[in-house]
Amino acid sequence: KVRSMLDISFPPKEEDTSNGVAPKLGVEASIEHELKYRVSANNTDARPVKLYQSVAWSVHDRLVDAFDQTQAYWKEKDPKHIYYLSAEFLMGRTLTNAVNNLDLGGEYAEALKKYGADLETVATGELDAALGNGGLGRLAACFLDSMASLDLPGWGYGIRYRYGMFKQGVKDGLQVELPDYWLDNGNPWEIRRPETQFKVGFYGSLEDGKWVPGEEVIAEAYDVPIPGYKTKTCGNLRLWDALAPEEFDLEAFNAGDYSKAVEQKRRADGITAVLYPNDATEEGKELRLKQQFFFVSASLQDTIARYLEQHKDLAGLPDKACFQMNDTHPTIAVAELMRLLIDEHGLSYDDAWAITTKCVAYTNHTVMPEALEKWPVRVLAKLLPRHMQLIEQINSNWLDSITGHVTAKVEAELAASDAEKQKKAAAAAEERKAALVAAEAKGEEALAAAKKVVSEEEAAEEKPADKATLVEEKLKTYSIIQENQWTKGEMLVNMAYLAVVGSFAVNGVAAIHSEIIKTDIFPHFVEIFPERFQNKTNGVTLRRWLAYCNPELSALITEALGTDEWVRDATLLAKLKPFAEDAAFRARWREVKQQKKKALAERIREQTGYQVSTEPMYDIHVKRIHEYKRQYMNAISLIHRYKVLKEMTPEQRAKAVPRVVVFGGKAASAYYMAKKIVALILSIGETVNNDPEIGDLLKVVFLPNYNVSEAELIIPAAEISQHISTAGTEASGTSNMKFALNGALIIGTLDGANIEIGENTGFENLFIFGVKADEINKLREDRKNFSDYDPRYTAALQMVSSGVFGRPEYFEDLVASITDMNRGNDWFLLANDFASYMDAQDAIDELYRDQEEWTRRSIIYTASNGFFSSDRTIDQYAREIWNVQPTPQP
Ligand code: KOT
Repeated sequence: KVRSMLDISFPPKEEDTSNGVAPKLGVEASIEHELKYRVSANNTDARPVKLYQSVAWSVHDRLVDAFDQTQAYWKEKDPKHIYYLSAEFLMGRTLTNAVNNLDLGGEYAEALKKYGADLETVATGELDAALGNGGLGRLAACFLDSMASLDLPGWGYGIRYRYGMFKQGVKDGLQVELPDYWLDNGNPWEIRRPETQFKVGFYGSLEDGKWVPGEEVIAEAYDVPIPGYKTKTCGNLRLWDALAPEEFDLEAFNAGDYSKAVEQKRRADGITAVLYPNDATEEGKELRLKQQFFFVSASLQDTIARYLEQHKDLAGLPDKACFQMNDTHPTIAVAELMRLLIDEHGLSYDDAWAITTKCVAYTNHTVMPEALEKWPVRVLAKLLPRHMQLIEQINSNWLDSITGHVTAKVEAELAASDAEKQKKAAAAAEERKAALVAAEAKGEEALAAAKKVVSEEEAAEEKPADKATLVEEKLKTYSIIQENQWTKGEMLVNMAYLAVVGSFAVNGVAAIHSEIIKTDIFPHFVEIFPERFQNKTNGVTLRRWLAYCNPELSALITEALGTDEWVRDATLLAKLKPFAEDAAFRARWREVKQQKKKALAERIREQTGYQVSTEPMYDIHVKRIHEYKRQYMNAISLIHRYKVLKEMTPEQRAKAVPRVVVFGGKAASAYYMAKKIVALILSIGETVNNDPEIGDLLKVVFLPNYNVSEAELIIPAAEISQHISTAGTEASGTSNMKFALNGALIIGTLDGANIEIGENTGFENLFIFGVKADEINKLREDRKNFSDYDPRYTAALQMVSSGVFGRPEYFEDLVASITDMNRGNDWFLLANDFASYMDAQDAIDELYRDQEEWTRRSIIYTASNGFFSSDRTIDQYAREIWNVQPTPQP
């Protein structure tokens, strides 16, 4: 049974025995202490959420002990640190993770018995910390867990958004966005550090080469302890909040300055107010750039200040600090580190550049052109004039440094084309000579005419290209500052280029993605520094994504392996393989899946009102809503499935394989098509789920507000999961790894990490379909004359257009986006992949009929994918990029 918060009862009041500092108390006494003194819940007004708060504060105190000890130890040992700079950390809930990583699960479970509560239920009292959009932010959170678990000295640095990712609701069949009040009940997981503040400037001008900011805010630190798994190590996530200077400069806060002070406060508040809700699209707003600079500047100042407490000379910074930039969002770090070193610490430009390029590394997470950040020079120069000046200098030095290379390239090309041209010219001259001879034979008039043609042809002959112009043109393609291809005359700073030039390492996040960035995004940089480019295939923490979200399956794995060491060393999962052949083990594996399906069915009923059976196959498609991720193609396939079921005889229906199809994911609030895709899925569900003829044969559910906590419930219940992006568009994907580890089979394209999952699991165990990444360009070209529509596809779209699911006008442009040459022309190639997608779906139905074989494969998935532990990923970063060593406390 899924326990409800209401099942928790409070025991009658006992005599108060707490009289000491909380950490000195045992777990039970400390919970009581917190209930009484911190949360102030006496037995009569005690609410379950207050029990959560008390437990959380009790754990907090234990975390602080671990945190203080680790940080003091690291300070003493002074090892090199990794600083993970990220605009997003999608942490989710903390309680279960903290208790179990601290190895206090048993003690807390015991203490909670007194309240008739269990940890799992109490944990639901916590709101998610949703300081991220999706994969990129969650990856950062998994990385923190792995860094601490591997005893690596490392901190995350980010922004303490007061509003995280919006809460998604559904109203009248559409997505609505509601504010995320995640800090409303207080946050036991953070420690405010009013003693750690830095000034961050914006705007202003350069006076005698010195930047005089026109606006200043104060960055104040909040520390979030990150406990490693069963180690003394406790890392840190430092998040910055923005304050107006007047807030603590009380003297200036006099009557005369009152309105100015209020305005300053409003502006400062604005910086950390809200996370931009766009995943893999750029938000070209000045405030976004302000956020980026704000947290980057505070983080660099903080690091340098700590470094200088122990070292005199900044030349040694690269031996003590590495800054990993999570995508281009923190790329202004390249210019800010230069500014701090030159303007604040008096280094020469060249020395500063040498240090910067040894400290900074860059991870690229997407090849979607609309996500590649390009800031107008105008915006940058206004907000950060000194940084713009430095970027210009960086760019001009960079272009100078490669002019030799580019010139040689142009010369080689010229030589090659010259030889070609000379050959052509010689042939043409021969032809002309022959023509003249022939014309001469025909007489005066013909000769005159032929001479005229020849002189025209000679005049039209290609002049040799001017080398200087060619070099100049080519250099532009390497330039960090480029002209906007759409708005002539507007100059843009290409942040990815700045990141590549300023970093000592650049990596992609899955094998195929790391190749694509080399061939398609940065080919000319690869020519210059091939050794800079690397791959680091993403991973996920097995603590949160298997051990804690699926304790039932974990118990079974531990029993089979005779140890729970696999939670630390995921390669041990491979030892599960033989159990796939054991029928009794398979039966127990199925039982666990059944239990998790039941919990999900209960959640679906709670959230949507739909009653779904636990017998059908659970088919899950959860991720941000995006055209490239092709939830739309899945929706079309479901329309077809519905149509087929409707047309079946009762005998045929009795043989059909029933499915519950669950979608989840948020559409960015301004993403027009994505919102329509959500609406379409909701409408299909409305029609299908209320069709009495269909019953349990098909249910289509859109589960609102997909977030980390929902994922922890959904993923363990999945039997098949969908990862069906157009090949070449999804850099990696990470939920595919979570599903695989929880024994869900995968239907997917040859994209991102699906490929490596296939290599590890055996491709024959996945349902792979669709075109390949290297065919995409040509297929897009061919779409100008595309007519090869699958009749099932056309019929399904026809049903949308004719109003079977309501609101045909509303869906008109969604349909047009994949059928109309002039309105999108199916950029993500749904029509090209549809038939093979349907074949894969048929194969799934067929295999599901054989539950023994299905379960066998499910076990193989879990056994095969230990590679995708973020411990492995982080170990590779630490060795191959960061050069940071494990520093455990004795
Ligand atoms: C880009 C701009 C703003 C916000 C987010 C992004 C973003 C997200 N870029 N890439 N991602 C995803 O990152 C994940 C972690 O590496 C990948 O698994 C996923 O394929 C990316 O889409």
